[in-house]
Amino acid sequence: MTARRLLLVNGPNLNLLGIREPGVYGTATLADVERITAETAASAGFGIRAIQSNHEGVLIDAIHAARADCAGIVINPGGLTHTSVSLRDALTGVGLPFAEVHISDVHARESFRHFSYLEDVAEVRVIGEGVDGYATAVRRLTALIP
Ligand code: CA2
Repeated sequence: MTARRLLLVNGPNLNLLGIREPGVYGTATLADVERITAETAASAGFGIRAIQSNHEGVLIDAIHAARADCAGIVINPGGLTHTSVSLRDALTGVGLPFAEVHISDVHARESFRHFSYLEDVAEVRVIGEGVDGYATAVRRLTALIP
């Protein structure tokens, strides 16, 4: 039977949510994001495992481990979105469907945020919905999981 669990991945600096730059990222904290994601997943019959790290290799190891017991991945890669072939390779390598989330509207910001190494391989992309975007991502991703 398919595992009824999602991996929630938040990349570098997202531990600062709600603490710094509320004008860009809002006032919700990382704990709020993890709660919103868990509640939405539960409504769809899924559990979650959540990780945030400021270290690319830690994120890649967590993505690899998800192969064993997760059915999909919800990821906000932070700045690695725009820089990391290795993160893309990890996600395509495990072969799980994944949703890419960005809290801010990256297309309305600096041009270096307009490109994503995940944009052509993500099953779901949610951009600029604030932290509610994590709930949207869970709903759209779980709808794709048999
Ligand atoms: O909008 C998003 O969710 C981003 O993925 C956030 C990344 C940024 O590099 C991407 O271009 C868009 C940055 C995450 C840093 O988060 C902070 C939160 C609060 C205060 C400072 C940074």
